[in-house]
Amino acid sequence: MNIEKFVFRKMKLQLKAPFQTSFGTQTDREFILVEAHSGGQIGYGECVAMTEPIYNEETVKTCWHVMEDFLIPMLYRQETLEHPDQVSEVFAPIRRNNMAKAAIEGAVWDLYAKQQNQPLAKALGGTKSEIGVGVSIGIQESPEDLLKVVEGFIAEGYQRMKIKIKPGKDVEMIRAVRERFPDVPMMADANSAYTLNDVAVFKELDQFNLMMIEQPLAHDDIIDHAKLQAQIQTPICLDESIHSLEDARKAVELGSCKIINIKVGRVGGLTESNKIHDYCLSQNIPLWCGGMLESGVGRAHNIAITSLANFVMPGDTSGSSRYWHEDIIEPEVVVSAKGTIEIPATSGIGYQPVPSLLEKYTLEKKEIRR
Ligand code: OSB
Ligand code: MG
Repeated sequence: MNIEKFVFRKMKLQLKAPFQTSFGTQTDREFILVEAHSGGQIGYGECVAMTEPIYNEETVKTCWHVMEDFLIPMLYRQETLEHPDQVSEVFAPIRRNNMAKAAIEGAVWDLYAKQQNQPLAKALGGTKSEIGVGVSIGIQESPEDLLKVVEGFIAEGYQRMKIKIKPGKDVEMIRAVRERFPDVPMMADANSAYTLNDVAVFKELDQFNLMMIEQPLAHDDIIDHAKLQAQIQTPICLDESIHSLEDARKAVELGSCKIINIKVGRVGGLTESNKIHDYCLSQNIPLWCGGMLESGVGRAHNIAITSLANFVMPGDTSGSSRYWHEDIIEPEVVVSAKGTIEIPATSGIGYQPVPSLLEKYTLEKKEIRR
């Protein structure tokens, strides 16, 4: 593929509204955009690590360091790069740092698809022409506030509501939404805020016909999740606990979850996502694509991976306008009134980063030549 240079951009976008989870509140989004340049073409990847190590252990700074000082030199030492699947093999000696790995691999995948003149979704083996999407709703002050937000997103067409919960903001919030909207597809995401001492809370949530409860227990656990799943009806979906195909296999074998949320960054890239996809298909484990408050570039990658057959549940890939006053891509990601996003038919990620907008939101830029 002959990559001549990579460009890193540290970028920052303001969120339309604060986003609260059980681990903290965000008002803006810093991220790294990665460009892979070859023969006049540019592949784009987005590093989804956050500013602080509170969702996982990576940060914007650690990712920049690991990418610049380890991953890019490893890739440049490689004589030939024929296919993006090789990237994760080259990176294998580096432990974890999955979001750093995925950002570079994502840029290489986009470049590869552009060189092949095919949509990234096709290059990955995707089969759909559109995907169904839901929306992730941060913790709100009161049930009344939550109902207003939910009502707005239902009106926009989103196919399912994901409600963030934490101790003290759980049963009451979910009950309020269920009473007002008896049929809306709904789930809860605890972001690891509970322990097995809270089984009673999850037994109570069983009455609300939730599609699933996402990551109720510790971020690094699969044992207690299996114990919890045995005691409740609502399917458990794992997010934070799954970093690889091996993690997925162990969780499925243990009965720790019935559904998996794939985040491309968390599992180290599109190639590993593809492997988890194939394994889960063979095990009848439904998938959906999670989100990390991505800009349009990360969103485009999420749309591409969601085109694979076993992404059967609406994911968190909302439209650009859900978080941003102005996204960095053209066209922006648009969600239809029936809660779908069309898979772009043009080559690569199918959305073009706008040079003037990249400059506008870039805080720091570095070129790393071969
Ligand atoms: O747990 O899925 C999560 C955002 C940041 C970190 C973790 C999570 C989330 C979301 C938002 O739920 C998903 C999105 O809309 O991008
Ligand atoms: Mg989650």
